[in-house]
Amino acid sequence: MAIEQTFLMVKPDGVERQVVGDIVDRFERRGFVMKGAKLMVIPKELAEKHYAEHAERPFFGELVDFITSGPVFAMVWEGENVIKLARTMMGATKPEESNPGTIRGDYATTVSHNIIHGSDSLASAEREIGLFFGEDLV
Ligand code: IDP
Repeated sequence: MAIEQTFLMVKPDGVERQVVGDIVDRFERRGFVMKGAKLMVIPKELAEKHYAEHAERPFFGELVDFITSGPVFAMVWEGENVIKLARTMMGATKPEESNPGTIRGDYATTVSHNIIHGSDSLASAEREIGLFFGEDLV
């Protein structure tokens, strides 16, 4: 299995609830390495690009409004199989399917405010890292 990089982001609800430290701690304990991180308010244009695959969905406007509503903590993490393992650690999108012990399973009860984003494929990871960090990684 190759060493990969993935894009993770604590959403505005997670920053507001002050769970950034816990989330960083989980990925460090698992053995992944942080390669980039920044606290930022996402400009609307970047949010629309990031979520472009959902542009036709009825919740797109709500999604963009929410993700731009306050600071997010954007990160790049590196390690073996990190894209898939990070998704497992995050838990499922729907709250009724996210198991206790996962980030969403421990903190979220609604699909719209679900604490964390993580790339779902190698192509998404490359695209999202490029959008948020460009070459700006250690
Ligand atoms: P993911 O974040 O687990 O990859 P996606 O299906 O890519 O899930 O959806 C992106 C985000 O859109 C979700 O994390 C969630 O916050 C939001 N979302 C998904 N479905 C709904 C919905 O039905 N209503 C409101 N927001 C939704």
